[in-house]
Amino acid sequence: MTKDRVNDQVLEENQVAGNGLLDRRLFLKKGLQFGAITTLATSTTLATAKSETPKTEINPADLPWMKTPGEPFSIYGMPSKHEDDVVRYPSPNQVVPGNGVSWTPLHKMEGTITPNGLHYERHHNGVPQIDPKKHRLLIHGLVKNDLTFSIDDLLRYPMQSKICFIECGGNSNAGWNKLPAQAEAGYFNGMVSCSEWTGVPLSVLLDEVGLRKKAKWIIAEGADAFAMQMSIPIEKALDDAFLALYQNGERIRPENGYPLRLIVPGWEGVLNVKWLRRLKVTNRPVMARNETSKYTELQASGKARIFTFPIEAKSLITSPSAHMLLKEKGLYQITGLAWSGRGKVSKVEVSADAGKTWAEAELQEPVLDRSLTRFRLPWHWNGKQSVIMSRVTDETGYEQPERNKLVKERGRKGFFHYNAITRWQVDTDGFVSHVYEKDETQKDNSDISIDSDWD
Ligand SMILES: Nc1nc2c(c(=O)[nH]1)N[C@H]1C(S)=C(S)[C@@H](COP(=O)(O)O)O[C@H]1N2
Ligand SMILES: [Mo]
Repeated sequence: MTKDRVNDQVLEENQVAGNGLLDRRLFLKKGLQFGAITTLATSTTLATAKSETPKTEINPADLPWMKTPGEPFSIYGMPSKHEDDVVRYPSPNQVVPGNGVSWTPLHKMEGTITPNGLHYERHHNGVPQIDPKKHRLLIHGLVKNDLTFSIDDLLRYPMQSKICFIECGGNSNAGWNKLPAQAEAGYFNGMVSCSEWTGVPLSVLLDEVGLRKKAKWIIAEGADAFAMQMSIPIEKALDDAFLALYQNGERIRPENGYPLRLIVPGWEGVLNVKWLRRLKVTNRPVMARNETSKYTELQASGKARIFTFPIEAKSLITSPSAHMLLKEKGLYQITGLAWSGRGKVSKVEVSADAGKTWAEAELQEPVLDRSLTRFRLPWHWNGKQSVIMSRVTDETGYEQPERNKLVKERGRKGFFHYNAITRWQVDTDGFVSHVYEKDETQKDNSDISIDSDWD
């Protein structure tokens, strides 16, 4: 067991907010020896954690890898077999096969880049197995010349790379439930991932086809059997949208749109059309299912809000988080992710006393535009029941709302675009669960099952 190295004096000198939140620079301070932060049993139940066998002394002579040659080279590397629980979580009840999601295990990850095999998935009709030689992109409509591009054609254009997140507008939608969803942090907020995407700026191709004066919208369509169509305002298309061919240095994975996908930085996931086959330039939106019946907000007035494009700022503590277990009181590192579809994260605050007091977390550099941003803050848990939470402010000054405020603004029929503050409660036995801010005025809300519908 690790010794608690934070004595009363260190605590007193470094406390920056209530209930043990410590200076974000604490780990950098010289003279203090933090051999280890207190152990956190991740994603475990109380029962299994308690029955764990105590660690015994390791004798190097017993370690086979120190005595015999290792495995040969491999043509494509895979994670260690000891990490086989770091996996996507596919939705169990797919309405029809191929229409569902798989969540990114945010609670089991560090840093900000999502490895390709763990990028969340949202497909409406399965993953098409596209032969890149037979794939074409057509740009037509209100243009001077229709043009068709093969993948080889596109690979010859000058490319650009951008690190950015993609988040489904349905991410975290269990947050609208009457009762707090008791799933691991990633398995209800993990419809967000962050990659370095590389490809051709859309503006370059639009320049080549020549836009006509009436061009106002671009309708993007995928080659999957869902034939999804999405409308994107021409200003965004010309601003920073691009056609990605690469994901974190390698060609895009089939699940994420191979061989070509649209990237619309900071805007909701559904606009990032995968397996892109057609861009039709028009003077009005197509008004397809995914922009009229889905990804819209039914307001209290009975009218629906449509075209909610940019993702509002959101943050989430990924550790400690739901279903984790703090084995003993002592020093922990609170860590999590923050992002905004409107630009950079400017500040993340953390509270360990249910929102009474807040302290600013350390942001991991570089803080990038419309990318996941990692935050960290040391916390000394005194063993008492505590509620920890994070709150992001983005560079536009927008501050992540408390759940009650969000629900008040949007009404009780909200389904998409849930970005409220998440509260994790650490109980005296160290078990972490999801709780809501109390509000006696909210008595009723029909429940949405966490797995029911994600569009
Ligand atoms: N062609 C096509 N594009 C699509 C979809 C789809 O089903 N078909 N799903 C959309 C939705 S709703 C989201 S949230 C993102 C998910 O991207 P990912 O699977 O790479 O995470 O892709 C979007 N693009
Ligand atoms: Mo989505």
